[in-house]
Amino acid sequence: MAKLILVLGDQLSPALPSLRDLQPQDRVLMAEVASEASYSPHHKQKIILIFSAMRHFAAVLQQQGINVSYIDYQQKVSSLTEAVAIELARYPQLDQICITECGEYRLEQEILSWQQQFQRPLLLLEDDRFIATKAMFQHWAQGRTQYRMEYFYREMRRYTGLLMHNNQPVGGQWNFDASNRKALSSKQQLPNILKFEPDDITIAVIALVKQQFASNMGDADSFNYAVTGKQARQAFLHFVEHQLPLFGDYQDAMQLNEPYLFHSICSMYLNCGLLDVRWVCQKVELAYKEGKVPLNAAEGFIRQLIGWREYVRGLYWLLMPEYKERNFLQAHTALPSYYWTGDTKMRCMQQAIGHTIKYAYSHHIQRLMITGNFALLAGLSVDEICNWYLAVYADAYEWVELPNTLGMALFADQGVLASKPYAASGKYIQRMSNYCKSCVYDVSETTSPMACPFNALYWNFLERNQTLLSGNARMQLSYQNWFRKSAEERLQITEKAQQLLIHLEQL
Ligand code: DLZ
Ligand code: SF4
Repeated sequence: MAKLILVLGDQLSPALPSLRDLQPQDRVLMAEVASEASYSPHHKQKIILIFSAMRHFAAVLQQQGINVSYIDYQQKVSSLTEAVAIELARYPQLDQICITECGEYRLEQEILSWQQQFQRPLLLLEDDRFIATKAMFQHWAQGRTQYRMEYFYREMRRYTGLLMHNNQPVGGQWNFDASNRKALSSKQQLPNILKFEPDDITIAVIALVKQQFASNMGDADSFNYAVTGKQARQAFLHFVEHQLPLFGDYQDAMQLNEPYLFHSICSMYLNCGLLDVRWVCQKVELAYKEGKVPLNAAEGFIRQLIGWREYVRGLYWLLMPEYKERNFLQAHTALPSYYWTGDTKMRCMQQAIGHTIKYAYSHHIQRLMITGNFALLAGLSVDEICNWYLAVYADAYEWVELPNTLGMALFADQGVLASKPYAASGKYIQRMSNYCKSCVYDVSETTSPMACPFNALYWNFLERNQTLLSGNARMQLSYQNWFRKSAEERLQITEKAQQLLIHLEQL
């Protein structure tokens, strides 16, 4: 049997299951195609990262003597299905189609149609680049009424043995988040992430993207991310040395004009396959064992990967396609245009969106507590917001984006992911950042003309959703605080919020 092996743009791992058992008669196909590049209006840097990393990956396979067909974007192939059809017409002796399972439900449906369409067996291999198989997650989820990440995470610690000693968590605790919520002081020296000068391949891709995707969000010329596995590993080791020691402490902090702080940005490399999750976790554990990083940093980081990342993937495949239709709070308001331009007076939003436009990146607290929180409070359309997150971040594929946005940020899944909505007023943003100091709005005000919009919107969020949320035990304190206000004050806040919602576009 001779296999046609399709390798996708987020499967750029030498240890990919479909590349393991390669025979001399097999062919690898990689294709830059219109449907994948435009099913979402991807940020320019996301496309550059994927196309450039695909081209580098294909070149390495070719150097190893593997038969590789590479279809580039200029060949104007409409979809992966068309790419497979072209390849099978060219090499009719390929009598089996092989692929590692993909990361999105919509593409899985397309792939599943190939067996019949091409009259060849389809070999769909489990993606064991993830630690938890889909079956393992289903088994864990079975019979539970709530899927809490923390319990899944403990299973994963036991399963991997990471930061474990005699089957107990190192340090006697599973989770050190209580020490991970520090705000930054202005005296704190800030590290830099490792950046890379574009090589000839990347320069060609930048030119292509500027020409073909001119109206997509983002600045193409400032692209300087890793595009090979070697570079991504270098960037990660740089993070371990320079950023990880304080990653835990400042995980939730935000600072004016500082997009990266102590974050690794490794999600964009992990999610397209340039980094391997087990390698990354082992490097972090080793740094802890060698006394180079404290436990709260190492544990907090490893939890994001073997806990959160694996958990959202498990949930995605457990609950799709129905999950995508959920909109518990009936949020339907159109997205204000500043989500695409950053042109808003709200300093925190301008910063989070501005970083997104410039770098196809913003860190998790900017995503959750600024742009996500604002969308939650203002009742922005779940569908539009999910599409926005999928488009604008270099690390975004639906398996990871949808649960994080629809579930975690927007509470549209009625609490499958989060035990309560992550709704917060301006006070939280003031505590965790220095944004409010340079904002035209006043964070200490709620109803005055220049009051911080997050404040009235926060109270209005509670009021608007009282029937749906007031029964939630974790919302009791918020509702007590709301009803502690006089009827007159509540009315003023409601009126202010209504004005804000009418003039959302002008904020
Ligand atoms: C995101 C993306 C883009 C922009 N372009 C391509 C492409 O042209 N060819 C390809 O194979 N993959 C691309 N990808 C990644 C796929 O969309 C990804 O494999 C699916 O979304 C499943 O996660
Ligand atoms: Fe954001 Fe309000 Fe602070 Fe301005 S005052 S930065 S809008 S939280």
